[in-house]
Amino acid sequence: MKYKFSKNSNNFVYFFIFLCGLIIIGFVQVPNNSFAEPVNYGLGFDGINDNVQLPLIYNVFGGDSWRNTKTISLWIKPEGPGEECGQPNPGHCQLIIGIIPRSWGISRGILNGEDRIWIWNIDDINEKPDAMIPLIYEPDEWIHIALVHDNNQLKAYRYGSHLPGDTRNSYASVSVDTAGEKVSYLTLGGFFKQDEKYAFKGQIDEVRVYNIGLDATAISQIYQELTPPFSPNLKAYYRMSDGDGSFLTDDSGQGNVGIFREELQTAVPPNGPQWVESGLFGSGPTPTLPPTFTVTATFTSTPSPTATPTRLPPGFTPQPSITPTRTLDPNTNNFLFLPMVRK
Ligand SMILES: [Ca+2]
Ligand SMILES: [Ca+2]
Repeated sequence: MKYKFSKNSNNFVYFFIFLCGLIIIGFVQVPNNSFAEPVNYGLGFDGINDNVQLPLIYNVFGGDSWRNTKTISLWIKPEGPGEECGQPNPGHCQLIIGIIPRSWGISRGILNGEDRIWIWNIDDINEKPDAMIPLIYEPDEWIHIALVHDNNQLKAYRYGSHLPGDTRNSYASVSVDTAGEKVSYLTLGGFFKQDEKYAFKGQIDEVRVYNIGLDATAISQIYQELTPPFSPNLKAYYRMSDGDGSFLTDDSGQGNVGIFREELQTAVPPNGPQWVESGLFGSGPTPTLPPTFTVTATFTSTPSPTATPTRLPPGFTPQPSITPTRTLDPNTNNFLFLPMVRK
């Protein structure tokens, strides 16, 4: 009888634990919002003092090969129109990514009256970019940009596409590193010195750094996140996967962690770069973007004179009677958003 009581008691305890487990699992699994998948984060930069200091580029590449051969690929969403650059030189525009001291980079701002994203490289000690490639962009729109430096050529890609005019001859990026001392840091979101501030205002996501010059096919893989196993040539990969904190994890597994800063000081949260919902790859309230156009296209038929560039809202299906009349001009920001499925 005693045994039986004890057994019942044990059964009750097991049942109680089981019940608690069910309740806990229930709590964990209750969706906290309507998102169909985890939030895809990006990083927001305030255009005032935010930046992320990544490791020494020597360490990222495991040597000095970055001077001759590299690919930088990223999505950016510049906020508002660009500002006049500090000097007639893209090294003095809002820095999106590059190294400091400056040598090459991707920046944005107004030079010679043109508000552009600039892909540039300096291959001598004059500090004058011998190669600079302007790319048209639309403020407040996501755009994919890639810089490829290889075989003494600098190439710029937009949305994974390369135009023949977007190539410049350019030799090894200048470096102030010496054999004994490495001082060139890969930096995201802004250039800061005592008397110079070129802070990028906008969002950045999905940054990939390779130690080879990717070909056009590889560059075009931009509509979803990379999944393991990664190429050994992927030296740093920032999916902005953290979602909180003031460090930027290197998702390539190579350990090239970034540190949030305001100007040259370590940022103290909640200051510094902000984790934001990226909007890329189908995250957020609309799990998968429907096919939509950003329309600044040349029309082959006569459009309404009042037609203005517009993005169709999520869920809107382009009218069949309109779609066939579009001709996409690669020099403008018209862009077919393919369904972006997050892996
Ligand atoms: Ca992301
Ligand atoms: Ca700030």
